[in-house]
Amino acid sequence: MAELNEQTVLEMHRTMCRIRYFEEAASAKYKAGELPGFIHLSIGQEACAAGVCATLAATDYITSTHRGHGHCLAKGGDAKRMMAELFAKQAGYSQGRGGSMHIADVSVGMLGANGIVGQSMPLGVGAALTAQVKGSGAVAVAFFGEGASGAGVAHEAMNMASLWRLPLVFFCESNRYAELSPYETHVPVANVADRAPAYDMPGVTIDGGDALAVYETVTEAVARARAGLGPSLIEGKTYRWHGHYEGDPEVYKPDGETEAEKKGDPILRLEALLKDRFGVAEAVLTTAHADEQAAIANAVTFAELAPDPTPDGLMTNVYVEMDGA
Ligand SMILES: Cc1ncc(C[n+]2csc(CCOP(=O)(O)OP(=O)(O)O)c2C)c(N)n1
Repeated sequence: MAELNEQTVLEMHRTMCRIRYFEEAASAKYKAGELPGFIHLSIGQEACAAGVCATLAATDYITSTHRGHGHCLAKGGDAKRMMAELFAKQAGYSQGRGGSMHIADVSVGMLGANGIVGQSMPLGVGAALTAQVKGSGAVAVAFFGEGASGAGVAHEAMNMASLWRLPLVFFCESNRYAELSPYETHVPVANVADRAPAYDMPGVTIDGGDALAVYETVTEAVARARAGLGPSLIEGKTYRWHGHYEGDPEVYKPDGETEAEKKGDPILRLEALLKDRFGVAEAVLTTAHADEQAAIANAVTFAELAPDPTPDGLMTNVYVEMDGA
């Protein structure tokens, strides 16, 4: 795990820029009709993915959601392979068969995006149990949303993780809406993390737009998990700037809400901190933006030029074969 020094914060900033540029590019390509599947973007939530993953070692695990591009990039995933997957190309993470919600990179501990709401949590339990049984010292972080927190499986996962003192951090990206439903219409407690005492684990609600707060809070939870003291529940209050999916008309959001939230852009907040607290020059930040933007432009070109899957691979990696096939 990296120490909190200027370098760590600069890396978090780069990660947030990478996520932002990746998803802006994905949004543009989706609108241009070049991506065949649905995408769910995390623009506005970048401080959560970047702050959490900056606390983890390469050998640690994360489990992700349907809104997982940022998690994958922050854990060290390859922007080219992920973009190629969105374009349904053979060079993609799932050879173009899975799309946005089936992206995994086990080589960096990213155990998978997941279209089944809530399932990142028991998968995180499985990863943490594996680490505990093997004595590997690894920790897992399960990302989930406040919508997922109402799923039965969320409670089973937190119960089991606490009972077995698993090395796991449950990180809720509480982004105000689950699909089209505002928080208060489906969560009866003020904060998802208020439920932690029921599982005998620490629960903390933080500003999920503050990358440093995320980093510092998760650092403590990861240390606790690694020391064998069991899981924690952390809720980062954040906001998604885009719709639930690209194309969502967002009629459920009050007028002006997104514009108001954009004034608290988590990337700009981190930049202010880098300048004020660490004396980082504007030019350093400009270079980071330019590098990350160029890397994503390369990823888009790579994906566009990559070959489509060929018909002879149609039956590869499928579970059922037709008679005579
Ligand atoms: C088991 C299951 N139930 C319902 C859905 C439909 N669905 C997709 S996203 C979503 C809301 C998820 O909200 P949240 O967990 O807060 O994540 P967010 O979309 O806000 O990131 C729902 C209900 C699903 N994919 N899986």
